[in-house]
Amino acid sequence: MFDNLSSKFSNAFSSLRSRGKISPSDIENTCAEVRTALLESDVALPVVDSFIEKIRSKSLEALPNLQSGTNQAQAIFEIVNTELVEILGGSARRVRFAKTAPTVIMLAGLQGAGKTTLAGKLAKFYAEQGNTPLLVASDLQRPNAVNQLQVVGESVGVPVFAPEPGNGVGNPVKVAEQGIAFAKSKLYNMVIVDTAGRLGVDQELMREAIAIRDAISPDEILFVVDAMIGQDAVRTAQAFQDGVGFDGVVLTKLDGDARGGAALSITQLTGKPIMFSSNGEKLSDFDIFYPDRMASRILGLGDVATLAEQAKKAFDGESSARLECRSC
Ligand SMILES: Nc1nc2c(ncn2[C@@H]2O[C@H](COP(=O)(O)OP(=O)(O)OP(=O)(O)O)[C@@H](O)[C@H]2O)c(=O)[nH]1
Ligand SMILES: [Mg+2]
Repeated sequence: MFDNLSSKFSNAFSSLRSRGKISPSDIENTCAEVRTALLESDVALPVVDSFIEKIRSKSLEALPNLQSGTNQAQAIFEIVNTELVEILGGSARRVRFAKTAPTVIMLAGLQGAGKTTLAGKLAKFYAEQGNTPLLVASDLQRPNAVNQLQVVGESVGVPVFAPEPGNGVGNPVKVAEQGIAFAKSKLYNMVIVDTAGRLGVDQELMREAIAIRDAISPDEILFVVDAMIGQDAVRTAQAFQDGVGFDGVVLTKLDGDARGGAALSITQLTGKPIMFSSNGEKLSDFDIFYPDRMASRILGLGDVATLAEQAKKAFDGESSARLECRSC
């Protein structure tokens, strides 16, 4: 999803590296290019402005202390990487387990964001780590929602607490409460509560989410949001933050052609970390969100190797190509 942004970053850095000695005006040009690329990718304006200001001032400060143009370019590249990791949240944040089991995770978000699918993904992920999750069907509104969760639970071998048929029948707050009591009595160590979404943020949706929250005091409320909705993702996040509140964000549909703005803006604007990312419909298409890997991906370094290794490779490659060239 970061294809456009990655290619813009890559262009900006190759023109910087081709400069030889880098001047303050080269830095201004690079900052202008990066700024345009971020805005085109739907990153929120205040986030872009503070990001650019940091890379501009840190790069200008670093410049005089470095002799060769290659070292200068590498230093600027590393500054950009560090700041990207920072706006993506710094380091990965894991789920905080409750001191006394079960750990309760409540999912909240708009219709179609990917909550029910995520419930299955989380259940699979934590079951594979030796936990004993229970899924709780508290979306009693959307047609077939209870059945969807049952199918998801069955496919990952995790039980589903679903005492009500849904489709408008049953009280979601009671189901959530009973689900926690059931988990305690059967010694499940984790409860994942699926809740109803709505087409847009409305009072009814918030009232229901707040009532469930107050009844079960979750250890983590995860706000689930479709990255494809661009700038709306941030607006929706802010509405949920003002309404039910949440502890972490899950970005879904990162496999789509979203431009990446949501990923780069949401943590700065809500102060809450992105904790997981979802990148496909399959229940294995899911991972912990690692800000450093995401930054490497945006900078076109792939998402597995660390930046230090990759940057060294890129710059060593370039220097040896230049040496070869000089010797021929
Ligand atoms: N491509 C892609 N599709 C996804 C992803 N996560 C979920 N989906 C799909 O998005 C659609 C909606 O997902 P659900 O999990 O039902 O969303 P929800 O938030 O529970 O929706 P409501 O129950 O209506 O509030 C389904 O078709 C999922 O298969 C993802 O990461 N990538
Ligand atoms: Mg659902």
